[in-house]
Amino acid sequence: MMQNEEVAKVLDEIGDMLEVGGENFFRVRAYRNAARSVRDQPVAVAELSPQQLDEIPGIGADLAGKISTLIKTGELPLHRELAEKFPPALLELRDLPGLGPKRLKLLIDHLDIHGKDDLEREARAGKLRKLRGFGAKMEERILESLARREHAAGKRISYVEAARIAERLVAHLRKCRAVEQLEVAGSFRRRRETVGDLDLLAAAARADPVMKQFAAFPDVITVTGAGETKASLVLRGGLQVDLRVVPQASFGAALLYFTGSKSHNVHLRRIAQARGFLLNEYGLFRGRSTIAGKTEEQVYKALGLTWMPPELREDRGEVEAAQSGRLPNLLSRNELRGDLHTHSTYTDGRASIEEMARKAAEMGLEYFAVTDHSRRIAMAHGLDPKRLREQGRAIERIGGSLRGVKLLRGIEVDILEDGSLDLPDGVLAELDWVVACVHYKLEQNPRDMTRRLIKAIRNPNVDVIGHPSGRLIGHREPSEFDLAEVLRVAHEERCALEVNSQPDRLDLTDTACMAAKHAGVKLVVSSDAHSPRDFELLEYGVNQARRGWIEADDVLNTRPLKSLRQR
Ligand code: DGT
Ligand code: CA
Ligand code: CA
Repeated sequence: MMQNEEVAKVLDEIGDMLEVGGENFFRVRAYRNAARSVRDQPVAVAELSPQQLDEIPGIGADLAGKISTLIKTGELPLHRELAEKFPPALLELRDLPGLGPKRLKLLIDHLDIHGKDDLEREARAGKLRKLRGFGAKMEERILESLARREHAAGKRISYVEAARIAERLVAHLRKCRAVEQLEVAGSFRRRRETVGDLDLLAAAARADPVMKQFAAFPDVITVTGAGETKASLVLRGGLQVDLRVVPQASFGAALLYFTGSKSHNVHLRRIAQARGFLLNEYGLFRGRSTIAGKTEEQVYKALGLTWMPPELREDRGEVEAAQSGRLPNLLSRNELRGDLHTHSTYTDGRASIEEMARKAAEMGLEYFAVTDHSRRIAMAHGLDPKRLREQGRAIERIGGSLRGVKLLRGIEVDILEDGSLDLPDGVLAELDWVVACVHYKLEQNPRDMTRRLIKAIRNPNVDVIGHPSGRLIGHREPSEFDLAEVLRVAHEERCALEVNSQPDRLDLTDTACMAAKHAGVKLVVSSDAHSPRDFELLEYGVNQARRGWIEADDVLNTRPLKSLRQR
């Protein structure tokens, strides 16, 4: 049964849309009044007959009929029609301070505005202030609240997006001569797959010029919480950036503090306390005397620990490992000798095998597997056995003429709903490298998905399961399956799991990497490149693996080509 509030909301929205659409004032007001009357009713209007509705002050016969339709069918044709003309984004703008329906109408009549992004663009271009009844103050206020709203929504951005912004921020701040040292700390430094805000840390004798330079960053919408040594900015698009300026002598302690994670810091403070120290962002102290603070190494050392890579600082056992000298020697990008998941123009790649090979050689890779899609992926012109063999001959021909990089004949074969593969075993057996992936029916129930993955893993032709969870960060949830069981079988079958480096995949996750390592399952860090530039994405897969404590030994493509195979 529809609640009064729901009915009133629809009526209000109709009023707003009519007003934005330039409808006659009385009609607009009729809907608003009706909405108010419905809200004020002590009984549920859904239980009233049309006659009873008609008797409510502020609701005439016409509106009484509309409300009954709404209650009966759950919607109103008029509301739907209007909603098509006035997209939700536009109505959302209404909630901004000072932007009532009247002003909103002015905006869409005079400027090309269909949503928040358009509004922000026009406001930044100074076009709002020129409209009657707006002015510069209002324009500023609108920009501010746009920025705050996005941030309040708790939106996290991908590591790659953050990296692009961080790079520009760092270049901008380095222009300030007072800056002696500069680091991007926080989750960004820990290489988390998404970043909530950026935390910058500068060492400088005088903070003032650094703060000025910070506030002069081109994309700033608002400066909030500006103090003498700290400030926060909100950038266009909504990302918040915090800056702290500290003296050199505190830089290490501050870097440690602002790198986090919070739980890592809590653990360190506990150790400090047990030793009679005080640890904070200014340094490590005993009473009035400073024990350490200039570098992170000093602070860790004074706590009986060795320095550790930020990727590990999640309080997942790294403190204990440092205490007993068992920190992992994390994988690095230059330890990857090859790439075992790439595409070409045979399916949905944007470059020829030759172009891909040129870039791979340039990047110092010793080998890569061409693993185009199988036939089921029709949208990408997936390969059937005939075209796959054709491609295989091309790969051999091209490979024969190459120096520096070796090519493998491979496939990204689709795992069908029942766990069988999209190409016959005999065809797969001819290949050098087989990546098996789920692309469809990702929302299968966990039991079926587990069975499906296991069946693929049991196929002796399969070398690795690609992007095992199928998630797309921010867009698609991971499929659910019994990871422990999948790992157990993968270990038994000597089948590897992929860490896909595409920024929106990063699949396996960091904790799944840890679990795989624990289960003795080898990983493959792959670019899933669809263009030559995509080979550079390997960096992100390496980040993810490092967060999962992965070392070179755990990763098949750190091996030379001849010892690649596990079986
Ligand atoms: P994010 O921004 O959500 O991606 O994650 P972080 O880790 O960058 O978190 P953020 O920006 O709130 O704070 C940056 C670092 O500052 C955090 O990793 C640890 C440190 N920090 C912040 N607040 C606290 C706190 O209340 N206690 C402690 N010990 N450390 C904190
Ligand atoms: Ca942060
Ligand atoms: Ca922060």
